[in-house]
Amino acid sequence: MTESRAEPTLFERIAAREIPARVVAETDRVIAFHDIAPKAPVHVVVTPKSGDYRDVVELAAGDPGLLAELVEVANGIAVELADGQFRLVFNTGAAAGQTIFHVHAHVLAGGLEEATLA
Ligand code: DGP
Repeated sequence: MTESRAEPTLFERIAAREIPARVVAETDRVIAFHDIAPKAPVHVVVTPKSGDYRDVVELAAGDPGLLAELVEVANGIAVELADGQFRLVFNTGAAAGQTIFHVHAHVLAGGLEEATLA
């Protein structure tokens, strides 16, 4: 688990409804919302409400059940918003394109031929 942070993360603030987002799914521990800069017809961010883990490696080691819940929510979104087939991307580390160090998955679906995650 990441050491406690001085400030809430951006995604914690979205989960707390302090910052608006287009929420598409929610459980007690997970929230999913449309990405602000979509890279595919369906591009949804799925993240724990708490920013306890910086990336998927930390999450898998610290709370595999929560990781499984993220995947389940991602699948539900793909079924609801697309054809049930999807790409699940966890950018891990700045050099891999991670900009927000609160673990999250990108659900990309619906006509992915042109989709890239810069
Ligand atoms: P990453 O680069 O993997 O850390 O992904 C962060 C994603 O978060 C990026 O695709 C853009 C998205 N994002 C950043 N700020 C906001 C925001 O304020 N609202 C929403 N909905 N998405 C955001």
